[in-house]
Amino acid sequence: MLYPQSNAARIVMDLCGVWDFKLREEDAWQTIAVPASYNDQKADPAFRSHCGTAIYRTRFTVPAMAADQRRVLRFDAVTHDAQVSLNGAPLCAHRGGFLPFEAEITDLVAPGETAELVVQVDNRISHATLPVGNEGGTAFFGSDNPGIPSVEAGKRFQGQINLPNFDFFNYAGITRPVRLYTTPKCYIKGVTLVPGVEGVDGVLRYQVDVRGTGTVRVEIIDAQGHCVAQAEGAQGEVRIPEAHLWEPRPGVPYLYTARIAFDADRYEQTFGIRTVAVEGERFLINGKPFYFKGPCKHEDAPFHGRGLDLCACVKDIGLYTWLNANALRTSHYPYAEEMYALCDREGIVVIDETPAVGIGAGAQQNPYSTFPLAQYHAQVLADMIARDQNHPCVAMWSLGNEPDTEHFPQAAYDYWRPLYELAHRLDPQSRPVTLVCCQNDYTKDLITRTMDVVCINRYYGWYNLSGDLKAAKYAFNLELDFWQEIGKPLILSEYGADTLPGLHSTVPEMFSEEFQVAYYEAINACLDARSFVTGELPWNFADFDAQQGPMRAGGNRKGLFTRDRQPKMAAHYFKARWASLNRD
Ligand code: GCB
Repeated sequence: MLYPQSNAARIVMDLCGVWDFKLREEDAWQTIAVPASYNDQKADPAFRSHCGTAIYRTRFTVPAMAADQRRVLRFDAVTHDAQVSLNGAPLCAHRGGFLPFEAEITDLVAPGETAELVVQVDNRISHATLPVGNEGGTAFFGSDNPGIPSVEAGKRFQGQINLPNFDFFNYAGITRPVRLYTTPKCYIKGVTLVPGVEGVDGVLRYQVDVRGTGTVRVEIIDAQGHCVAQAEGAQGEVRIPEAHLWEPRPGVPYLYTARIAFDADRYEQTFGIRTVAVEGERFLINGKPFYFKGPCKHEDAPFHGRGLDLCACVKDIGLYTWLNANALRTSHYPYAEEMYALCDREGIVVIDETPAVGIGAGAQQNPYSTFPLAQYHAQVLADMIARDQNHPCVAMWSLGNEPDTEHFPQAAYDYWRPLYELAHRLDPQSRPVTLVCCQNDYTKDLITRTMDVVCINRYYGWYNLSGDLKAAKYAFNLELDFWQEIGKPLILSEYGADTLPGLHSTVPEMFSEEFQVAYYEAINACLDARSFVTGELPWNFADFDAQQGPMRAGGNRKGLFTRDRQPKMAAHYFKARWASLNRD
């Protein structure tokens, strides 16, 4: 799905602002900011603990000058499910909170007329949603003392609660922009660009999906604004002589633009010329070994929750540059499209992840046969690839995070392997594909080892062997011996220690800033001794909000930065390490 663009042929009208809102049908309307999660916008605790549907309302006028154009309403993300109505009549519905959807309204609202737009959002998570909820189960952290009659009665007293099977706050609402955009009647519907390199030249295969009749013309514009190649036809190949490659930081993330004309319509799609491949134990970008350095993130900020905040995006990527980082995993869902555009420009390599987090975590029974998600998961994967396929920053797809792969290893294989194959089939660039595996008995796991890159989340020295870094190193090294035999590149896709800023100790103990640094020094020493390790992604970039519980004091505190983006000692440690680490 194309990102909305305003140009000589198209208009984009931003519908963001302060909308009407209520948690329940019978409530009075209140004010709410769009885009943003609704949970932290009011002091009322009902906003934070709400479970179920909530209602947004606004009015907009279709510009009279758009009379001869198609008019489309686009929602970049509504978390998690949405039902949209226009002037009281159902318009569209969408399942899943992290990808865009749109509906054409050309024949529904006349130019110059004002329409009422109502969006009902549903934040309920369950075994049938991505991310996965744990209805009827136990809280993600804490055992809830099963079997104790009074505790069991207390759980029944709680009534319906929205238990996440994941460790981030279940923020909800209209979290990304809502826009009305126009196109000519004959229009460009999709653009697929596949860059390649031949000698010193770039070669771009392209395909333009159109509606209506006309001729497609493509011009390739370099970063200085010069036309360096052109072609005619809805699909074909252009050669870009002596191409500048898109290089990850600290290289030059050079961007070209495909300027496309079709009848009266126009669309400009930026792209980079670069190749991505896995060869033996190496991850290659432009044929050169690439080592992933950069913390995993969340879309998370005070007040906004998971709502798009462009200033926070720029600030965060600026801090990646400050850290000498070159990579980011979009844990644990596809991020806002603006973030990928920023990473294209800043040379940050992205591992793009579906919202499949928590499938079967803590499962007593085979989650794959009990809660069939495969078809929906495949759809979400397809939509993510369709949305993000043209971004040069995207170097790998992640099918999901930390499913059960240990207790039902064959069922896990049968579930994830077709998704792996689907990702390769759907992506015209056939980028490498991974699945991020949970700390478990890796000898039983059958699927992780079949991925192009092995991604493992490990908390030796934190959740296990807690505080004992010698034992942590010993145990982690034993596991690394196992993976070395597999012969694939390995990324340590999460590792970290909760740290309270300002808590210091001369003897590094858990939760102190000194311990966080000592922990990373210990684990990184293991990584530095292994040539098949091809990346390190500390958990997490910044402290972030999570479901309350006995393991979470003011959220998850494993950030290298505080939630308001001030560095802990570990941020300085990684800044120095990544400035001199030379593993590419
Ligand atoms: C994990 C999860 C991540 C959690 C993290 C933690 O393995 O992938 O979502 O936040 O551990 O801090 O416990």
